Amino acid sequence: MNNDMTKFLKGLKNNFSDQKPVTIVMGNEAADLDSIVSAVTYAWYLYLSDSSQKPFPLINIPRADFKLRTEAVFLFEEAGINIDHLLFVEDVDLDKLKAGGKLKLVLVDHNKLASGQAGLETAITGIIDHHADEESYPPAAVTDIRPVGSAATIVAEYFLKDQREAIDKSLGTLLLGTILLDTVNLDPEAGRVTDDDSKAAKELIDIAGLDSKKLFDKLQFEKFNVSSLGSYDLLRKDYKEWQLGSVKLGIGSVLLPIEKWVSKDPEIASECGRYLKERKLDVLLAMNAFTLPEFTRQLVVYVPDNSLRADTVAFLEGSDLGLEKLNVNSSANSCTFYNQKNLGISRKKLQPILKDHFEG
Ligand SMILES: [Mn+2]
Repeated sequence: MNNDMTKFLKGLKNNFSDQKPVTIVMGNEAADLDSIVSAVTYAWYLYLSDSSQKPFPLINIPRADFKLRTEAVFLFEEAGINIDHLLFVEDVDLDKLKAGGKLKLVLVDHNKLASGQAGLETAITGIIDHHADEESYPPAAVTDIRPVGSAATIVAEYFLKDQREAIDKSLGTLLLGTILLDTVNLDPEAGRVTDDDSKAAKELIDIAGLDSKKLFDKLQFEKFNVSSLGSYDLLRKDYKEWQLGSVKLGIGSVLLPIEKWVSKDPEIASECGRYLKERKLDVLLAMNAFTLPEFTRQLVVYVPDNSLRADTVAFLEGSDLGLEKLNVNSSANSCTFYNQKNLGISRKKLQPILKDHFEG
């Protein structure tokens, strides 16, 4: 029996063909660590159980976005897996597979397809998930949906039950790392962990000889370690946009102090400009939030249009945000930098405030 997951993953691109029936194992469109790891490991489990199903994991985001998941970049490196071998959305034409009657779709870490993929629903044959069951799949689909802390826990249970010998350092690292991150290191205080998560994690630690404290601390650090990302990627890592009347607003959440950002990238304003143009925005905000060691919020306002900038800045300065202008050594006069003293106003809360202003 071929027990080498790395070998299986290395062959994915060469072995994939949209001319032959395949089973695609796919996580949700947010493609967090749980979705990515569950897809990769469950496809490997299916392959070990019955390779004739031709299982292929599919990472449900463009390849270029993978580097934004810094914790996933770290964990795959730690597991010794080169992500160049993995299949991303642009590598597989799911609609074509389905139209040709060649698609079996297994969902992991979600049980209802995103609206853009809803046309694939009748191709769903299986589901492994830990979210509330939305019952948006064919009745014949084989489902295992349970409210555990991580979908990776359910995948781990399958391996522990009947593919134990496949649990090596690489597979163990992927599964354990994901379970630890999703359950905040199995901490009951965080309210995410269940007995099943703890049990699976403990067995993985024993079998693969892993140091869970070390792994969790590194993952937690890497999740917030955005030092590898440039301004453009910092802005799009955690980004939302809205059309508010005639104003198109985009807000990026950035996990870095403005001072650090500006010293890292003195061209911050031109990068904001590129970002704004590409997304046809009128107003671009960056809400910086970080713990260093005190939780701190800051705000960057980028509006190229002079009168709209004057209006936006005046409105924000007069609002409850508690803005305090920050003197930052940047030549950009279309960028305004602030400390935000009111820590209670997150993006979720700021959006409706701006909606009232721009639509009112
Ligand atoms: Mn999940």
